[in-house]
Amino acid sequence: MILLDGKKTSEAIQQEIAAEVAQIKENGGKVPHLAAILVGNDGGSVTYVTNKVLACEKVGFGSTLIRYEDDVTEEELLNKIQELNESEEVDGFIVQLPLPKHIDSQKVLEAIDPKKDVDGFHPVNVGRMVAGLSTFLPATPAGILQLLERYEIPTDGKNCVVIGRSNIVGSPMSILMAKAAYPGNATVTLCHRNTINLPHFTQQADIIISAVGRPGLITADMVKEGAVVIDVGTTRVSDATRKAGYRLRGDVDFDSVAPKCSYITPVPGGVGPLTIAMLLKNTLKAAKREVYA
Ligand code: L34
Repeated sequence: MILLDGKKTSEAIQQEIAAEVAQIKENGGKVPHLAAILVGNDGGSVTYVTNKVLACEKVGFGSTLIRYEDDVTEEELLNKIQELNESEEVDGFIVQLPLPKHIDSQKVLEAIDPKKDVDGFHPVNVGRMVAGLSTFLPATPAGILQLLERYEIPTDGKNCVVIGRSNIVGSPMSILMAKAAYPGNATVTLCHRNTINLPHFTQQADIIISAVGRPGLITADMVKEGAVVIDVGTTRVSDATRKAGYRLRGDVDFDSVAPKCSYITPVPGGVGPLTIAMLLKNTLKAAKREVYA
């Protein structure tokens, strides 16, 4: 069993980016700048966005964090997005999800200029991904592809079961794993909450990618010997023995599943850190005008 070290891989990618930024600075080019909009105080969201901003500093990007309380109006958000769309300084920006219920998330995402949509959530960029055109790939699926590639995990003709159909992870992941190039070429099954007999599908899988946020969903009996297991879940569960009062749990029951796997991601330290590295990569692409000339 080989542990897929997301932290180490993320750091390697960030070093590559930092080297490129140093080069850009030397040549007097535009230093990439990421802005992030964070609404409210959800613990997970605050942690993720804080880590994104810190990662910008680490690789030499400029960054701007814009925070609002939970009661921000949709209009205020849309005005800020307009400002960021027009900014000369900001190359790319994200609106961290989820947003409060009174805000129409889809409307907010559609207000972002696709050229600056480094999350790849705008319908134009989603469409470009599906069509196989150059685009910003959503960071979490892109990070999983990086893990498969950098560990040289075979995917050609493999049975890949993706669990969860969110716009952020499951849906794009299923499309990308089916693409006619490595690390794709897999036979993909997309399972979700209406799937009847989930174990029937996972037991046939060479690669399982679970992105549902239900701790312990994947148990050892559901996994084939030698499978590759990618755990995207990071659910906070209360734990009185921890200083923070909680710990992170993935969708996979790691202790029982890991011994059966050829490769498996830990939680934390698996897919999460890759999400941040790939957001930086997209921001670099935006600054270099690599997607839209
Ligand atoms: N707009 N919303 C937008 N873009 C995104 O790409 C995200 N996502 C998801 C939630 N909402 C979003 C993230 O940033 C999930 N996500 C994310 C990012 C980073 C980490 C986990 C999820 C991460 O770094 N996880 C660490 C643990 C961090 C901790 O201590 O909680 C890990 O090792 O898994």
